[in-house]
Amino acid sequence: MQLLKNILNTDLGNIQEKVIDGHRLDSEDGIRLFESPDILAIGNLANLVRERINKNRAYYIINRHINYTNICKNRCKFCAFSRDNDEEGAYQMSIKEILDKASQIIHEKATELHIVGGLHPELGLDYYVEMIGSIHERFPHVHIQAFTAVEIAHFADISGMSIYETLKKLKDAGLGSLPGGGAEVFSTDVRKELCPEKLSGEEWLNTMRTAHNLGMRSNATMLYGHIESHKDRINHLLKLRELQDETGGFMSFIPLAFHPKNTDLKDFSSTAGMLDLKMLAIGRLMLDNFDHIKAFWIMIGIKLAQISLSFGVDDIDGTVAEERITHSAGAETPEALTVDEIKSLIEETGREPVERDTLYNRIN
Ligand code: V47
Ligand code: SF4
Repeated sequence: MQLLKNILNTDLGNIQEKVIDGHRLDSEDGIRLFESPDILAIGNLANLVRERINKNRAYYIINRHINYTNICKNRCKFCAFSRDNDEEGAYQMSIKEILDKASQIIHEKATELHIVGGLHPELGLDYYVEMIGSIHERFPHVHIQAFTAVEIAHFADISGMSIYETLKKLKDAGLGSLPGGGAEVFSTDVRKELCPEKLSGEEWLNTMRTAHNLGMRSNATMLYGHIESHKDRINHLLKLRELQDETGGFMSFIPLAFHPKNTDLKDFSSTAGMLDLKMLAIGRLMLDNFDHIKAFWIMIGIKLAQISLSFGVDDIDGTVAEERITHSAGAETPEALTVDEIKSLIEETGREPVERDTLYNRIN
C-alpha cells in the first residue's frame, strides 16, 4: 500500500500500472523514467521487478580478472587503459604469466576467470587459443569468461575466419562464455565521436547473436555518463531486449559508469550517484527478459552497490582480485574484496547472499 502511495504521488503516469501488471515498457516510458527526478518511485518499481524475479537473493561470485594486454589499436577516447605498442607502460602477458595469475585463484576457491584485453595489432589467433586451451587444461573446473565481442570480431578479422568459426575454435579450446564489454552505446553518432575504430553496434549484437546460437551465454553492458542522450540509452536497452527475445542468451546487464580521469574526456565529471542508481533501476525496468542486473562495485563504489540492492540489482559481481581498466581511469575503489566483506555488505541490506558460478548456479 505504501509503495502505491509513494508512486501515485509522482508524474510517472501509467508506468507503475504497467510494471505492476507485468506489461512491457516502451521507449517513451523509458525516456520519462530518465527525466523523472523521483528516484524513490523508480527504485520501488525496480525493486518490485527484482523481487519478482530473484526474490530476496543477492548474488556474488569468487572470481579473478586478468587483463592480458593493454596494447590496443582502437584507442577509444573514453579509455585510459590502452597504449600504443611502443608507448611507455604498454604490456603484454605471456601465456606463462597468465597461467601464474590464474593459479593464484586456486587458493582463493574462485570459480571464474574474467579475461579481457586490448586489440593487439600483432598477436595471432593462436595466442588466444593457446591461452584458453592451457588454462582449461590446467584448471578444468574453472569457468573461463573471456573476450568481449570487440575482441572476438578482431580475432576473426586477423585470422580471416568468420565470427562463427572463431568462436567455435575458442569454445572447443575451453572458452565458457563472453563478458558484456565493448557495447558502449550503440548510437552511430556517439560511436563516431568516441570510438570511431570500434565495431558498430550492429556488429556487436551480431557477434553476441552468433555466440548465443553456438550455445554460449554472455553478458551485456552499456557505458554511460559521457555524451549520450536519454534516447541513446533507451535505444541501447531496446536493442538488447530485442536480441534477448530472439536468443535468450544474455545472463546479466551491467551499466558501466564512465570514469574520465586520464582519458581524452578528462574534463568530464564523474557520474553522480543519482544517475548510477537510475541506470540500474531503469535497466531492471526496461529489460524485462533479463534475469539479472549487476552492479559492478569497482565502478560505482561499494556503498552505492550495497544500496543498489534495493533499486533493481540482484548481483554485485565478485571478489575481482585485480582490475586495471577502471583503475587506470581514476577509480578509487579497492582492487579486490574478500568473500567476508561481500557477504556482510549484502547481509546488512537484509538480503540473502548467494554464491554463484558464472552461469548463476548456486554454490553451496
Ligand atoms: O569494454 C573502458 C569499459 C569495459 C572505461 O560482463 C570504461 O560481467 C568506465 O565490460 N570508464 C570493460 N568504463 C569492463 C566490462 C565488464 C566489467 C565488469 C563485468 C563485466 C561482465 C564486464 O569497460 C570496456 C569498456 O566498455 N570502459 N574505459 C572508463 N574510462
Ligand atoms: Fe581498446 Fe577496449 Fe580501450 Fe577501446 S575500450 S581502446 S577497444 S581496450
